[in-house]
Amino acid sequence: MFVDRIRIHAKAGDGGNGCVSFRREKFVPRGGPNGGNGGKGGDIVFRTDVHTDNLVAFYFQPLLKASRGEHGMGKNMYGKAGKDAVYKVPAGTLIYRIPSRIFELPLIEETLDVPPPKPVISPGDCELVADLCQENQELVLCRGGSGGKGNTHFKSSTNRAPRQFTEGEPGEEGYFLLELRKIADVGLVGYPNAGKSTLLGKVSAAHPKIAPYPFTTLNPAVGVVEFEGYKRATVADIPGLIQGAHQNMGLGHDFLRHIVRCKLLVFVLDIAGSEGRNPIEDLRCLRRELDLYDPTLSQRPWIIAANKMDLHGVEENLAIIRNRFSDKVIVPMIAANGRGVEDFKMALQTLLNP
Ligand SMILES: Nc1nc2c(ncn2[C@@H]2O[C@H](COP(=O)(O)OP(=O)(O)OP(=O)(O)O)[C@@H](O)[C@H]2O)c(=O)[nH]1
Ligand SMILES: [Mg+2]
Repeated sequence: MFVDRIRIHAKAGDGGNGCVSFRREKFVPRGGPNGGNGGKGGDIVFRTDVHTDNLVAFYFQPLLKASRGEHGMGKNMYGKAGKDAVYKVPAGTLIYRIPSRIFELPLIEETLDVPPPKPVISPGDCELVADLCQENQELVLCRGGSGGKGNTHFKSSTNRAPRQFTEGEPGEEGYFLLELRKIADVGLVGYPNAGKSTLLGKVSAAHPKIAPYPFTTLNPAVGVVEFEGYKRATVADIPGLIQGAHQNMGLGHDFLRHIVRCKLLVFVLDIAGSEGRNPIEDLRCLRRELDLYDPTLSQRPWIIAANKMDLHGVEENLAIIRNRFSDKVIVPMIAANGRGVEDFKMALQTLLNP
């Protein structure tokens, strides 16, 4: 299962209460106060982890809790602090705070209707708390409450047998929306069946599912491309886009957010125009979809992978594309048998300069 957007409820540990106690020993009359302070509650901590690639753990455990601090005790013993609860998230996780007025509403994904019935929770209604985009980045999402003071704390020259104490503070609590945006250097964009997954499988060690029907890829996958000199770049294969994707057609615009962070976009075209397609028209539509989704995407550097060069009638289409986009890098290839894939890697290396 792949989860890239989920709602969670987080509650940090409460602080332990302070203690009221007096020293009682034989031959020590009026020994004075000796109630210790309570311990601090545990924090809820998020840490990015390279071995975690989606948010599925939160699907099974949407309530995050940290343990409370122990209460203070006699003999001036402090309560033990609660243990922090550390949760692993993939790099590229955005965390939003859901305002209390809407947290009962469904998430966009939980409705199958297109367009979704109003109202739903979407990141636009929430306040961004953090963007965990680096490896081993840590965030204390909810702080544990501090411990209360024991009666020893209140002792003074005028108050030698205080009975005051304070209770521990409650831990912070909140509703949050977690959203994953895959971080990759390169994003493969194309119509269903263009050969994106085939290409990813050839340039990296990833094994995406490849099949001759549209929408084979249902979830974004990231592969690592290795260059000479131990340099590397990450490439994301996302589900195929179709016209209207920005309005949630096909598998929708949900996946487009995964490429928002890519430095370079690769338009993978079925240059043979098999299945009655027209690659020139395809490219125009794809670029338009991206632009409608997020105008900054059209400013991103891009190249063309002209795939399926083994099929009939490709030369003409290739010539048209070359003519129209004479300033762009265009890599003809047969992803299925690996021809042109080396040129593609070289183009990536030159453009990314890893
Ligand atoms: N003739 C030919 N077929 C290819 C080539 N590359 C991929 N294919 C075939 O095209 C079909 C689709 O390939 P995929 O890699 O699954 O396509 P995709 O773009 O990932 O498709 P979605 O995941 O559905 O968006 C498969 O049957 C591949 O074998 C190629 O260079 N030449
Ligand atoms: Mg695919």
